[in-house]
Amino acid sequence: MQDLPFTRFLAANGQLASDAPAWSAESQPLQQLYRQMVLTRLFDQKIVALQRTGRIGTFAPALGQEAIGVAIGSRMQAEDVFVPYYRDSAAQLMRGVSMEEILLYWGGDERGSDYRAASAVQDFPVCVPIATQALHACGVATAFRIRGEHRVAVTTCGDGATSKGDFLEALNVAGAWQLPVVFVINNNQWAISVPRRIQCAAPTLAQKALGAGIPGEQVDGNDVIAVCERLDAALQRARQGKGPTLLECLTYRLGDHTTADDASRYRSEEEVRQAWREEPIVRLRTLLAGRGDWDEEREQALVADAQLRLQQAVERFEAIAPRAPEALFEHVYASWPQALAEQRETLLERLRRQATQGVAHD
Ligand SMILES: Cc1ncc(C[n+]2csc(CCOP(=O)(O)OP(=O)(O)O)c2C)c(N)n1
Ligand SMILES: [Mg+2]
Repeated sequence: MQDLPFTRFLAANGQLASDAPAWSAESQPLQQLYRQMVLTRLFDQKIVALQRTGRIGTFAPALGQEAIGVAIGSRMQAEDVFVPYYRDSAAQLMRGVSMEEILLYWGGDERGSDYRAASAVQDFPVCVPIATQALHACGVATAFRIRGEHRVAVTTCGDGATSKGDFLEALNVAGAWQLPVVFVINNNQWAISVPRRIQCAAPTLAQKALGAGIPGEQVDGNDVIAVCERLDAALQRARQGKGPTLLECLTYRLGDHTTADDASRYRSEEEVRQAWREEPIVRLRTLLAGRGDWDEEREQALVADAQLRLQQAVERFEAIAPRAPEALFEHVYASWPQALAEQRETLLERLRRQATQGVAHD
């Protein structure tokens, strides 16, 4: 079997390889990536706390996978289109999606997918149906090709998603039409309770690209420098009309699948403890601290600043009045099918009855 490339520059102990890219010798870009990873982790923690106190719906944290999202957010150009899955707050924040929008989305409010920032307005909303976003990204990339635009569609998914027909169909069309699309797999080793080793018999997920005539490679997804570097190469290829790339980023889902899950029921403490030794934030901090580019004082200032921003975002989110119940029918169809129109009428009728009888919504 063909050996696929695997890239890692920054080891778990914070050692940087001698062939690391030149930009990683500078303090500023690495500090920027570090700040974003910490912000993402604190934002995740905040949302989990909001869910636990009943102020938000089910949420899927990116705990342990921050380097992948931050690399995507830092490497895409503003004019590119991001087609995310549901563990992508890191990249979304960097694209200009606001914290309130992310909170609204997870609070079940569609206004959270109507991105206000000019830099995010063309990006797609979070995709929960597994792997369907890979095909949407190919549609976007096809439009770029037809219009002769030098833009790239970047789409993400999990390891489990690569078993879906949609994913394989997307790879196929991307290869056949040489589309400007980059597929990024967050291989976090689990699809809810199903471990990677029983999801698929292929030794790597990256090799699924080969059957579609696409280059596929593995990257240490906990090494933000490696993910940035390989993304740069993939984005450049796509922008130059040289076609798609598949990056399999190896990482680990350190948290529960979502706030509705309890991962301790299906995986061992020892496995999770081991995975914590590889996580992306500590390894970058170790590198920065070793160079004298980070210290406890800066860490505390970063955390305090992030907490303040998060608190203010939560306050703005909680000040937004909820939408009317019938708003859930909006933006689904241009004109409603009969069955949906009837359901909406039933809901409106019930709301009218409740209003006249003074009964609370059920
Ligand atoms: C089409 C479809 N089938 C099933 C589900 C239920 N589901 C939600 S997340 C998930 C597992 C996905 O695992 P993976 O692709 O590895 O992504 P991860 O959540 O680990 O990041 C499943 C099966 C869904 N959302 N959509
Ligand atoms: Mg997974």
